[in-house]
Amino acid sequence: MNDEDNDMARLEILKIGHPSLAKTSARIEAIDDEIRRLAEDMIETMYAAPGIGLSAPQVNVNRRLITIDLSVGEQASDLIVMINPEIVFREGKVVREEGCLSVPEIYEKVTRPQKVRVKGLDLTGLERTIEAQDSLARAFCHEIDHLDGKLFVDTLSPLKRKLIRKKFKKKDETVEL
Ligand code: GNR
Ligand code: NI
Repeated sequence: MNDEDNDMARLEILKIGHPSLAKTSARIEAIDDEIRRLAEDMIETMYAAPGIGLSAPQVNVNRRLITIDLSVGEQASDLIVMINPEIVFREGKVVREEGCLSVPEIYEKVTRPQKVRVKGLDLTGLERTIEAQDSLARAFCHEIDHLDGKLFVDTLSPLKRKLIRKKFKKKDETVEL
């Protein structure tokens, strides 16, 4: 194995306002080395952030791939990598504060289903169905929304959304000085 096979890389996480975060991501038709590499890099990036989930568009790849680990690397069995995830069933409503690595330091209440059933492929191409509740259901909904170009701030009132977007525009200008 050479270095390229071994070394994972931390990728830059895009922030609100970047056009890639607003695009609909394309389905993955073949699980090749590029996709496996992307998944590895997303896992490292998610753990380093640290975050409980990450979607490919957040690292500027508009493909339908998500990673989730509610334990943030503490429990190897908690890691979920899903390709082309789809919510095929949802039930109930729960309101909780939600954050996003692409909208740093903003936490707002978002309504999500209490339970979801998600279908997709794992990294070996096997079809998987996962029943998720509460925090895990929320994480799936949050990540799948990213694949559809949606951020959690898009569920807020137009005024709140406007204020948040304005705040990040200002931040960008400060960085450029
Ligand atoms: O790390 C994250 N925490 C979080 C908390 C509540 C609801 C959703 C999330 S997902 C977020 C990581 C992220 O931005 N994934 O896209
Ligand atoms: Ni997010």
